[in-house]
Amino acid sequence: MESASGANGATDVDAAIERTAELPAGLCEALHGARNVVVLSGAGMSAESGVPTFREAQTGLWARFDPQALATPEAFARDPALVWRWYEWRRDLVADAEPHAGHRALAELEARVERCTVITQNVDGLHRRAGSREVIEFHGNLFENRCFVEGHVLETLDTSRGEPPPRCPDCGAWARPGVVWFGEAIPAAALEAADAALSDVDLFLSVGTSSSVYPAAGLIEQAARRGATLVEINTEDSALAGLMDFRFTAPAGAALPALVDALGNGGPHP
Ligand code: BV8
Repeated sequence: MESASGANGATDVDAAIERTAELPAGLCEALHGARNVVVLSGAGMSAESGVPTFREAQTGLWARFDPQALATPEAFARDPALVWRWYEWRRDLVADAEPHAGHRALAELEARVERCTVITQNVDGLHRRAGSREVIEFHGNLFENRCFVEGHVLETLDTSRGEPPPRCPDCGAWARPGVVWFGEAIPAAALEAADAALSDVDLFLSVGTSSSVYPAAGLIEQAARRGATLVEINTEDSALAGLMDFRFTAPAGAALPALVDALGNGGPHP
């Protein structure tokens, strides 16, 4: 079945997804010629692992809270116990999650191309658990804690005062989750690593993100400016779908294995 070309000129490949041999020739060429692949993943990447996307996560007692309002330094300063409890609830959600076939396909891709860097907006650690090693956690990690005043990573927490949040054992300030809140700068190391990965990117996969949060979404625009082939994998059009050369309207857990299968069983490129 020929794949139809999308309204914005991108080629829709979901029709061919069951038969990877029938992926559009242009996409197969880009895959086989890729020397430096960069992947940007969003919350949709973890959806099939049972981790609700950031906006869906608000169920039960958290349904009445706006996640974008909770994920801010102001919210934490105003009610640290509430925000800490929200993150404890999300940690429990993620602790039971397992990486899915899409995460594993990206780890496999890393073994088959010269360079493959995953830049993730997710804070759940699932890419590393699936075996990806070149992972940039652009928005931090849910399971890391930092001192709210000094900012350094805390390996241990002082829980002697009972009421959450626990305290920094060094200075007694509140401990906070090691994630990047709205209004906070992306850590310089993550920005530099992302810029280095994008410096000579030739294939860019945007997976499971609405492309609505910056500066992460700006990485897609940067890859486009660098002349990379852009592929979007999403169950719906993202805000930057118009930049894509190819779009899989499909879940990440199906599309990513199909893409990696299309590389054939050859080993890493010579
Ligand atoms: C910054 C960690 C400046 C926390 C997150 C006013 C004041 C300050 C800043 C701003 C402002 N207005 C705008 C901004 C910029 C702001 C921003 O972009 N706001 C948006 C809302 C407009 N950005 C920031 O604040 C950033 N910092 O600008 O700092 C600065 C500079 C210098 C010095 C000081 C300050 C920081 C942004 C980081 C925020 N932290 N996460 C936590 O997790 O608690 S962002 C968080 O929301 C997630 O990490 C994710 O990135 C984002 C969106 O979450 P979701 O909607 O769940 O996921 P996503 O958007 O990825 O959508 C899901 C997609 O998956 C959908 O498209 C869906 O169709 C698809 N899907 C679903 N299932 C599947 C699927 N796809 C494939 N397969 C499936 N199965």
